[in-house]
Amino acid sequence: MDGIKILIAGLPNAGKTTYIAALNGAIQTGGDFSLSYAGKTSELQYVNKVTRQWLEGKVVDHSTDDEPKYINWPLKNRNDDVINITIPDMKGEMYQDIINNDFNEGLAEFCKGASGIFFFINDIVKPVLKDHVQNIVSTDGGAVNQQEESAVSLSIEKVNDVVKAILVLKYLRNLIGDVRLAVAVSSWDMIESTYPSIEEYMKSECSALYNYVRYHFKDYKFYGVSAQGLKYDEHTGSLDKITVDGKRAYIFTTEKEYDLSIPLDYLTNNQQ
Ligand SMILES: Nc1nc2c(ncn2[C@@H]2O[C@H](COP(=O)(O)OP(=O)(O)O)[C@@H](O)[C@H]2O)c(=O)[nH]1
Ligand SMILES: [Mg+2]
Repeated sequence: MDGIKILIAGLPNAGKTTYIAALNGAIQTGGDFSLSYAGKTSELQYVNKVTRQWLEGKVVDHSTDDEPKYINWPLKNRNDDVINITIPDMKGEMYQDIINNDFNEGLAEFCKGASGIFFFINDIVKPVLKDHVQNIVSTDGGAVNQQEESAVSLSIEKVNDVVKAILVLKYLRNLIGDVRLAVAVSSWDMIESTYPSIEEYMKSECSALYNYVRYHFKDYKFYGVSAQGLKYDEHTGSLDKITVDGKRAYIFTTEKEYDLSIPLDYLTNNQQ
């Protein structure tokens, strides 16, 4: 396939589908948006359905729980470069397999030749392994709760999302190599951050992921992404108006910018 291949990845619930829906919705509603269609998406009905939901201010459908979907979506930027956006939409268990080092052939095949990764993460501030830590030792070194002792084991299902995200990133890094990486912290509208930049936010609030990225990728950037633009059940005022005016979904790096394609631009342009 010609063009620049970009992989959109992240754990279930990381905000990938909402981003796709918002991107497509923003392209459809026009305005000064830097991407346009370059061909038909491989999952037209699905993409159209979630886009309609985004336009109507409804939470997008959850991914199917049966077969994984591999979406291919060709777009064009202002330089007429074709960007083939590829999105594996897989059920949670497939991610558990990956995290457990179970090589996934379907995913590997799909990811081959990607020159950039747009990685989504949500929910980053939960304390790591809190459930386990409180039962391990008391301050004087003895077991806090003898009965609970046998329950203290590391099970991947219970591991915090940040740790899982790092493990998935590690898998992709091994699979694809040191390609350009954009990391999105989704649902940015829910995060009441007073940090001057997303970089500062990541350094302080999610240093494990920040450091993993910093020491394993040469060329990377972080973004706050609000694809919904807001929390639907707390919104007053006209959603239609801000949608049509292009003032709904936004990206945050050091300020709010109403152009969801900023990270894709970074991943696809040639400058260092
Ligand atoms: N407030 C808010 N919620 C969001 C945003 N993006 C996603 N969500 C919510 O996060 C959840 C997971 O999003 P989804 O796109 O389905 O994640 P996926 O599994 O990675 O495709 C959904 O309940 C969305 O409503 C956002 O920008 N703002
Ligand atoms: Mg999804």
